[in-house]
Amino acid sequence: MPTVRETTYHLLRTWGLTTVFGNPGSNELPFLDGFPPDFRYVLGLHEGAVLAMADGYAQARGRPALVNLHSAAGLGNAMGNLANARASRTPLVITAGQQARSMIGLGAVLGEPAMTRVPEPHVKWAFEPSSPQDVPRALSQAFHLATLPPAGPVFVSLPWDDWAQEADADQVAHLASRRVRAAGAASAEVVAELADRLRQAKAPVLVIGPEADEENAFAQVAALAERLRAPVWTAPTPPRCPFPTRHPLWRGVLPPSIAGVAERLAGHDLVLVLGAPVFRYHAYRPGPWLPEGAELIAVSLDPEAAARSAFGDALVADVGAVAGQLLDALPDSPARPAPAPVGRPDPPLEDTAPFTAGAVFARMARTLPRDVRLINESTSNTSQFWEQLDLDRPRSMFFPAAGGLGFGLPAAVGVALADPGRPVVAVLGDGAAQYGVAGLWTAVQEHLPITFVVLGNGTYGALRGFVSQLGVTDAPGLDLPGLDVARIAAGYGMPARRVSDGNELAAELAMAGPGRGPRLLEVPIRAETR
Ligand code: TPP
Repeated sequence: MPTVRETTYHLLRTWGLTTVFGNPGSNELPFLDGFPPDFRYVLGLHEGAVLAMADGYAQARGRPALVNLHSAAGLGNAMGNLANARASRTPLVITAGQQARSMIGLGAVLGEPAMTRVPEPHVKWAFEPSSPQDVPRALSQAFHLATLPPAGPVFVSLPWDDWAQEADADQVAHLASRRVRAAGAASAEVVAELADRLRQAKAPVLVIGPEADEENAFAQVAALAERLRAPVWTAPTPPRCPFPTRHPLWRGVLPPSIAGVAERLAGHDLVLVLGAPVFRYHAYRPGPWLPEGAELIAVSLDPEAAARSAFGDALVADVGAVAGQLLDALPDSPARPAPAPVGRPDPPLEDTAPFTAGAVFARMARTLPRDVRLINESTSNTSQFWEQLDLDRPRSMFFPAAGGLGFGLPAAVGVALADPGRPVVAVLGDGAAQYGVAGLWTAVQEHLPITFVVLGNGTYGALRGFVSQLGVTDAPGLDLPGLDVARIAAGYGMPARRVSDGNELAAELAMAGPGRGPRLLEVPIRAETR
């Protein structure tokens, strides 16, 4: 009879979960003992970094990833980045080792009777199997639930003395061959109604969200915008790039406020939202939800987001499938001309530091290879990032979806692990870089092709922007003097240097490519608030 441990490794193999992102403790050692040679263990030195590495890996691949953390303490350390993973709907199977079953209730060290409550509310499901024989089935449920739309993290607590127990062989044979799928297309009547509303609209506009950043949707959505001759906005606070940023129909990213969205959408009578909640605001600027006379229809696979919205109609369905169905239902373009493209002037390419962030991004746009994957966690400069960078392929830009810092640096490690054949550039604030700094060690050990570009403005720049917005006059804790990020990176074994010359910066950026190990560039920039 196979053991629970043997059975689990067999199932993980069939689900393609052969990379384990972890940080071990005693509760996890019986699972890791005799780790199979076809599995890979990616060690992170802090659980926040472990979670974000798995998140970047899963988002870049579009498939679930497996995380193994140490009891309640390790799980707790991962919570900030778990909030990001929940918001970006990343399919993660998160596990933590629990004490031996008979010790859990006794208050033993590393036993947590309320283990499943630790990750709430940032998981779709949290479970501790009631017997060792239920471990394989619970992991199967976790895998399928994490993957089913809307995808997201799930959690399973695993007592360490379960691994050596006998498994139920019959149950395992079934679990290994199960397929669980969601069919996301809309019915014919719904598509006909949607097509009719689009046909009748005088001035429709599209707002595209992260669900469109999938291989099956990216090109379909652009084709639909072209077919409709409709301008396109990216939905507020984008964690991914769902639409090419140099497409002539692209207007930019909607501002993250109620009034700001209505102002930008003025003049349109129908707003079709594809793949975003309506909407993910940040700054509080009240106003009308929509411009006068406009209607809104949102297509998203998230029923909770559909129900939560304060206005507009919603359709719960797969964005790529619906875009394809609409293209079939609307074979001809309307009579109106395509909107004129919006000009985007380049900022001056300064020769010496401190640079403007816009100038750094403009150099990146000119210099980086086309197939680069970008991670952005430079919070005060996101609008310049979107203005300057030319992003035109799916799964190639990642930002912390819940706004939690500490995602960017380790997520870059996961993104690079997903495909070391593509260069990765992580743009990080000098503040943001500190929250996930342990990820530098894994990048060095795994010899990953990542260029970390740390923008040094010596301050929490985004918070300086909020100071004026919120009417705050005198708050402490906003300055960051005395940080030497290049020396910190050197301590983790990573080549690192400060770059103060514009041509040198261009030369360094041009070196981003596969086959080389990670590097860190510390780039002094001016503090700007918008
Ligand atoms: N802690 C976490 C985990 N997440 C957060 N978002 C914050 C605190 C609050 N916060 C938002 S932006 C910001 C902080 C502290 C400043 C980040 O500074 P830096 O990375 O240097 O970038 P800058 O804003 O200067 O561009």
